[in-house]
Amino acid sequence: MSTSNVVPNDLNAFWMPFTANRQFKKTPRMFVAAKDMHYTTSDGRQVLDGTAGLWCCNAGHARPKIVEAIAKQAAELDYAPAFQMGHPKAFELANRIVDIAPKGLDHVLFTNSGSESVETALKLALAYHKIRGEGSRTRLIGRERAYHGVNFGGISVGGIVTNRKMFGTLLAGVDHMPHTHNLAKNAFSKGVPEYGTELADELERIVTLHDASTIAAVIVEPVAGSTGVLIPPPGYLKRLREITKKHGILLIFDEVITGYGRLGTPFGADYFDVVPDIMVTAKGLTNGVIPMGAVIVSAEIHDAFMNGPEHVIEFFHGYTYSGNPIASAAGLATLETYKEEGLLTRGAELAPKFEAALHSLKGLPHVIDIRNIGLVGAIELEPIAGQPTKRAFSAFLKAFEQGVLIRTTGDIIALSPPLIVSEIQIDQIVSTLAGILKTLE
Ligand code: PXG
Repeated sequence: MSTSNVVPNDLNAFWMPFTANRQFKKTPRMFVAAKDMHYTTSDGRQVLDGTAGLWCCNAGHARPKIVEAIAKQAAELDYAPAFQMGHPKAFELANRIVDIAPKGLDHVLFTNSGSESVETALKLALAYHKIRGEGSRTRLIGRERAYHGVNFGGISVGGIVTNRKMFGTLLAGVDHMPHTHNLAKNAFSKGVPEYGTELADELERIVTLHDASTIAAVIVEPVAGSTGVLIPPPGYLKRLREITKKHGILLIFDEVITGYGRLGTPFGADYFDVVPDIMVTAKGLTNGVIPMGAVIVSAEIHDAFMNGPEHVIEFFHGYTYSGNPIASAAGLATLETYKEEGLLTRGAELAPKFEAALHSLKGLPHVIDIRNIGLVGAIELEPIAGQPTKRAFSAFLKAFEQGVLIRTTGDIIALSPPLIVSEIQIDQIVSTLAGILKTLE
């Protein structure tokens, strides 16, 4: 079809991701520009970014260093083959990531998204055991209410029924631990909730059921983001670490959301003081500006592959765009920006203010829980009877009209502002929400 026939602004062709397409196309919401903490809509309004895009623009928008790095890199070296060839910036970025990663995680594989990082980690875990002569370790253990992207491995270990039910039998040999969300006991907890540490022992039960010799890895988000900010109870992740270590099972942290400063520490692993064997990251790595993910692994895993003849490929996996030069340049400039502005730990300074502001919404209509950790918050609403998701979605639409971008999942409002957010902007987000909550059906 000739492009001259395309009706300008026809929204029909683009089948949008995770979007109510028909609703959107009747009343589109378009952003046309962004700077620092604000988006500009197509009708010229400023919208305060309460979600760092989709949990990814941790340094805010259009940051000069990142913009310049991308432009310069595009002109200098636009693309270099990723297989059997290299370019300096991918190596440099890997080194800078290792610098900020927990001690012991010191090799990096690049991908283009969180979903690809998850698949890479799961494949690494299987291959690691196989290469060491423990090929019977093929099972992968995930968790209910987990989000690990949308590819087959990720939806298999993931725990979201809508993301799974259309797609057949998925990966074989997967089991799930229970999630840790407990409204009855933990509602309105500030930070880490008190109850539920014993849920980690469910892993021991699963190991007993299948036998450790069949299990390759356990994957969890340190804080489950997408399903509504589910914060683990004290010691829960430490217990998972103990159990996995005891049974020779790899522990994978999916830090796609918790990585790069979101909890007020460089990674969730730092916040909870637990070092996994593999860390899955993406989003904040490039400030969301260019798609890129990084899987950070221990020397033990890396070294296990470095056997055999030297001319032979050690791990049969990778992407055309692994370590892409422009993404690498964006990643380097992003990490420099984080460092210069102290953003990987700024969340810790702001967390008390953020916590107090969020919990001031307690008692407003429909609010059944408020939770927070670092610069992540959630407000859970009572669903409208028989119409789940509707109440939170209408809060989202109203907030957008009133100049604040929030994110909703089910009937949960999630907040994750860029790490450059000011205290006044936190108040603006929360007071806008307070007004909306009072008027919601
Ligand atoms: N793991 C985790 C923990 C994630 O949160 C992915 C993997 C997949 O990343 P990609 O880059 O393939 O999308 C994610 C993504 C939301 C929301 O609002 C969350 C994500 C993506 C889009 C929206 O909760 N998380």
